[in-house]
Amino acid sequence: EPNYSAAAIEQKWQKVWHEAKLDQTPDTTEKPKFYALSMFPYPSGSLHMGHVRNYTITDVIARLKRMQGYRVLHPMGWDAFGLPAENAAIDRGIAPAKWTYQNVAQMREQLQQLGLSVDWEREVTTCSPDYYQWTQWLFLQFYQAGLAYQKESAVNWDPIDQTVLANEQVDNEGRSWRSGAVVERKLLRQWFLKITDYAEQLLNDLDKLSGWPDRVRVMQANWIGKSTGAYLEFFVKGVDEKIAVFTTRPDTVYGVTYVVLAPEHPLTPKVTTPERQEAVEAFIKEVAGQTEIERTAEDRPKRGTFTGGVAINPFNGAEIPILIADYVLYEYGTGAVMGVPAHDVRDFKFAKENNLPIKVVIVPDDADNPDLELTQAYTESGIMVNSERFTGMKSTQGKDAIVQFAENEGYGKARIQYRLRDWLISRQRYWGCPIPIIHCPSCGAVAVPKEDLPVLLPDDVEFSGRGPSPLAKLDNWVNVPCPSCGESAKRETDTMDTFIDSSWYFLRFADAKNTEKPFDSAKVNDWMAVNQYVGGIEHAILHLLYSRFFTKVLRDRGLLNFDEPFERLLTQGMVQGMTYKNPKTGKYIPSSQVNSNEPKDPETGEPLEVFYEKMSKSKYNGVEPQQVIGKYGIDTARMFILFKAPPEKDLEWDDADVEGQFRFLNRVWRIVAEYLEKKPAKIKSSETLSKEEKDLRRATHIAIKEVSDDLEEEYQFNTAVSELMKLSNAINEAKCYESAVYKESVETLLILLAPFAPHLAEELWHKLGYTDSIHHQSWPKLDPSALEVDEITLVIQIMGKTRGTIQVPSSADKQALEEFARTSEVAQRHLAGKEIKKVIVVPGKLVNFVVAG
Ligand code: ANZ
Ligand code: ZN
Repeated sequence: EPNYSAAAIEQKWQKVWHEAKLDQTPDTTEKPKFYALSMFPYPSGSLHMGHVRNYTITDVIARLKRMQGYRVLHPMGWDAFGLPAENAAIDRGIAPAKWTYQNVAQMREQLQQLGLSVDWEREVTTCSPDYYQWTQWLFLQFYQAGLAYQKESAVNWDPIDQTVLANEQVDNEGRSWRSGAVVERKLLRQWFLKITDYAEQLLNDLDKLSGWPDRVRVMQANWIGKSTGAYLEFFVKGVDEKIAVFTTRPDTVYGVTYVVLAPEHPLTPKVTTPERQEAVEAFIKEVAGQTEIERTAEDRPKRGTFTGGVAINPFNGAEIPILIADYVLYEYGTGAVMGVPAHDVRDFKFAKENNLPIKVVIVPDDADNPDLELTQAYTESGIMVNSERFTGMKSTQGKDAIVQFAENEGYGKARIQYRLRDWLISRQRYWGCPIPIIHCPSCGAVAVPKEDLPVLLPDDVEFSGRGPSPLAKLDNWVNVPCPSCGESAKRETDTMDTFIDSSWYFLRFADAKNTEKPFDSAKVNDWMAVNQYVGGIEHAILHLLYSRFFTKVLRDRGLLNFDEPFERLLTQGMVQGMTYKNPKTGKYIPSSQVNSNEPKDPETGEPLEVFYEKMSKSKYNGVEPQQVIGKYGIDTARMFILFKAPPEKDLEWDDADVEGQFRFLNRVWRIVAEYLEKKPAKIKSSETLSKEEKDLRRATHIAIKEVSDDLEEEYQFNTAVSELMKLSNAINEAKCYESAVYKESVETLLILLAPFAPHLAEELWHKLGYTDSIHHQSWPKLDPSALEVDEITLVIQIMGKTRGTIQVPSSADKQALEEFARTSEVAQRHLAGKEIKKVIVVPGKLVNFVVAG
């Protein structure tokens, strides 16, 4: 038999499978369904190891489920709109569509080399008009439901290139990636989706997602950020305005010593006195350049300035200063805060820095003599003091009492506040899905009629990276008659955030070829929810939240009958490579330039730091999938990836372990080759099995049990692979080639291996003489009786020292065990002429003789 040659058999079987349409989604609805999905890739042009890991995990699950009798949907597609294509156009003059489709072709080929059991006939590409016409159609569903609206909102503005920048195009110092100009914030009219309408459902339904990692659910809950509190209104002295604040601590209202507005707050100019005007304006300008992250960073000093205005606390008439400060965000709550330095950490710092008074109104329950000179904020609950009629009340009850009181007096009300904001979907970009709206001077924003969809992206576009969006410059595209009144009107030139494209692609897979509508509801209801979704933790919040939001809206529109799209979620760990770094210069050194026994900087000779880190081009620590596949084959790469770490943990790339899995697959190859050599013409199956047969049969069924268990709830591929290795060892040791048991063991090994190393398993299966695919076989069934042990190994000890072992019936009781031990040859030899003082029997394990002298 020739040796294992991965390259030859992998290509061969991929072709055969493709021609036999082995991976096609079955039409039947008789079997139970299983939908296995990897987060679809962005077509960057080349596949990296993280992709290989992601798709391998999903593929093993898909293959396993097919063998377990499910009809499986396992599709693949492309998240193909987005900035990089437009950058390629600006930098290299390639049309975004051309660049994208080239990359798709290249990556599809690379993916197909992985031998994934993907139904390519359902491939979707989000930048293709047959997909994005339905993205537009769905947008209009939102629009008709009142869930899509326009509002002024701040964007990153490059004053040199006169263009809007995406967040990714602004560096850490707030400069434009192209022009280097300091980026400004500019208000533009933009489109939003009203995700806040669904905040409560999105939060509550997290409870249904027991198949999601807790950490992801917590991240989503924090992102939605529900706070229970109140709006309270402060009067402004001498001005006929009220300042509403949002607070989660109404019980501290007697401790308010100042009020802070967000600098952008519309009341800022109204409360500012003439003397403070210049300072206030200067401060507003300064803050305008800061990002929200900068503004809210914990460790940063909170900065602010007095407006000269005075607020009046409606509870006690106290007159307090009004300030503006960077840490108060305009978009959250009411954009204004009551400052309670005694009981809030940020306010305490701010008060200290700005010499504002600190007034204690809550003291600990157990303090006889509470400290009213705080050295830090007291943020716990306690007893209310200095709070007029509320003094002496528990602060937890005071919360409600204060809100109730304010409500009766007409200056406050209870309020639930979410951190979640509406989803800004407008992008002033070309390479995205056009928003299907026409702006008419008389009719306003008019939906493009369904029969006019898709609004196609024009391709006679010029890319310079300067000026307004390329679409806005195309007069003949922009100027159209109003669909409603026929007057001349203008197309919306914003395109949609690409997260919209990916918020419904998993629905399209259920009915990918539909030309009449985005999908047939019955088909989607049949296939959804995705039973197992696999992807990176970087999508823990946005993509998953938006997809959940879409699902709920479409359910409310009557298009779906379920409310959560992803039943189980697996967030796979990163693939890390060995990284070399010069700690002095901070430079990363490619491993090819390093002697791994003594890693030194090739230029300076300085010793290098060596550690594992996520593979990336900039750190020169990547391993190319092509390289590994070329050397060992994809089956070895898959086996290594699955064996090296549990799927949700980070994986450290290690060539020696890759080699180890290659050797294992070679061993399986040899087992089959040897079996075919030795196999007699007639296989013997007898009623009573020899000890050797029994042992082998037990090993086989242990493997069935363990591998099945490992793959059942948790997808512990790594331990499953270990079990396969154990079974191969057991087969290697057995010599009963003529027995039916041997045949069962070899075949079981191949079938269990099939989801992991699909090509090798298929090849060997055919070598055994089968003509049907191994991937059509049923998952082996456990025979519990095969696990029964009828003999066990008993250890014989003298004075606690092991002297030998004997085989005894597993049914032997304590007394029988002692008898077997006493009469054994080992014991006889060691006990000759000695007086036994005591015998200790540990059933199932050992017998220990304690002797005199
Ligand atoms: C007075 C107070 C006293 C507060 C106290 C806290 C403790 P979460 O839980 O995140 O909702 N706040 C309200 N709006 C804000 C804004 N736009 N920018 C910055 N801070 C804002 O936080 C709610 C608390 O954050 C509110 O309760 C308010 O400060 C502040 F002992 O009001 B609190
Ligand atoms: Zn009109």
